[in-house]
Amino acid sequence: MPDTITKQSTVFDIATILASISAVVGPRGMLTEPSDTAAYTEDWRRLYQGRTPAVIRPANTAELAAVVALCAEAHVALVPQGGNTSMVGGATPSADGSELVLSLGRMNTIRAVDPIDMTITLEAGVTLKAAQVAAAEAGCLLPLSISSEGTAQIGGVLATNAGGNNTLRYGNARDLVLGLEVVLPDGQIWHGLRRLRKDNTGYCLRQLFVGSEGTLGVITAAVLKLAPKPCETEVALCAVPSAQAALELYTRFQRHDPAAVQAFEYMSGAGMEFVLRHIPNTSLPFQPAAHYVLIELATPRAGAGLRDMMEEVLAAAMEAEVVSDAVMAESEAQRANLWRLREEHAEAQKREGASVKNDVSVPVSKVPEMLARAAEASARLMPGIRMVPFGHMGDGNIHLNFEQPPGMDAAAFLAQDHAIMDMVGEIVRDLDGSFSAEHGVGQLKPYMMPDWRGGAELDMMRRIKTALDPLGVMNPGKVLPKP
Ligand code: 2HG
Ligand code: ZN
Repeated sequence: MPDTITKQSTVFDIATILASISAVVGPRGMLTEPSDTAAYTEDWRRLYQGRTPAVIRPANTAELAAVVALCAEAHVALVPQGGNTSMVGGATPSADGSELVLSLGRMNTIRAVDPIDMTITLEAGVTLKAAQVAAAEAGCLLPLSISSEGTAQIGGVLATNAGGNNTLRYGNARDLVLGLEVVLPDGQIWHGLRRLRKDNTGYCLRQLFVGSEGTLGVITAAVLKLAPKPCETEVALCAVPSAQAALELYTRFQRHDPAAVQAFEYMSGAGMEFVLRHIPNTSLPFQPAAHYVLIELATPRAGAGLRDMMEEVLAAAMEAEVVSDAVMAESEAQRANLWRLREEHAEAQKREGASVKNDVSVPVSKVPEMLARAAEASARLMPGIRMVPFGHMGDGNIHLNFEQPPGMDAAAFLAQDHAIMDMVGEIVRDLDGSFSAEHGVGQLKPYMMPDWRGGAELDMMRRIKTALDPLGVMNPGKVLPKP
């Protein structure tokens, strides 16, 4: 680790900066031992090994703001970090050891749940799961669900505009935010924790921070919208003969009652095989297939008859050979087991070996064509490569991932990541899609920005960054490519 941090031609002694920060946050608020900081310097996928002189863990917004102000004065860069579940290295410090990690984990108070205003007010370090539980205890639903919800924290979920399983019905994290409290890169606190449904008073600043991946400021608290808690929920797992059949099934449910479809998830045979191989206590309720769909219907209306509706749509789809096998959950435990088959995909894929992930979106109608073209192009690019597509088909967001060919050296495979991502990118662009639907840009994909978001769009982003963070101390190297 260097003894000095050099930023913008100002040199500070690390020990001096850390002593000033320590005076603010106290002994519980700072980790400096490499064994203590290790978990904060590597990303979930283990693609990036960063280094840091310290992980700062403020107890409240005032402490956090004081730390940010000290770092701004010293021109020291900060990397805000929540649950550290980024898929694109968005919360990992650089390898040169010049950046401090700012962990939000201690700021984990749920301040209020209001079942009349239908809002929850909470600090950035609350896990998404804990927030869901608090909402449910008040008879409400926090309608955001992602595979990493047990670990992911609200601050990171908002900073990355997380999407997940229920986007087709409730939108992204962005659609749920009514108010934010943010510490700006100079240490000022923006007290924007409003909970109004209507407020037309100038620029919508909160949406600037949602999806900015910690590059414009640190989200410290939020007010989120809640929805009525469902009183009927039905979950079914189906085997379908093709991705085209999955799309046909989606259309059938949408035509029947679009308001009831809460999740419509696609999985391939390859991904399911990984789950069954690597995740204990998982099993399929029917014979393995090449394509699967997981459907969740839910409604807050008592007596809506969702089970009959699910049965009716599935029976007609089986009759039309759109579905080859199907099972409906009979209990809460079975529902959880069916969801595990989907939610463990990321973990199972990690255990299988090295992977290149493409978190892409296209118009829903184009999903089958995208999968067919990617299967062909990837086999041409690298014989033996295994395509493992899964994800949120109902909103057009597929994790079009690739696993190393069996036996291939992992590093040699990962060295081909740009070739694989560019191959996918070409198809996705042709289908009017996006290269990142929910995982963001992080430090893995800024190189794609000029090509996909160049011209006036990237220019506006740079101007916003410079206006709010002129010193470039807030999560440097993420989202925007180097000029
Ligand atoms: C999911 O939907 C997550 O499970 C992770 O977004 C996706 O591992 C992935 O590519
Ligand atoms: Zn996802």
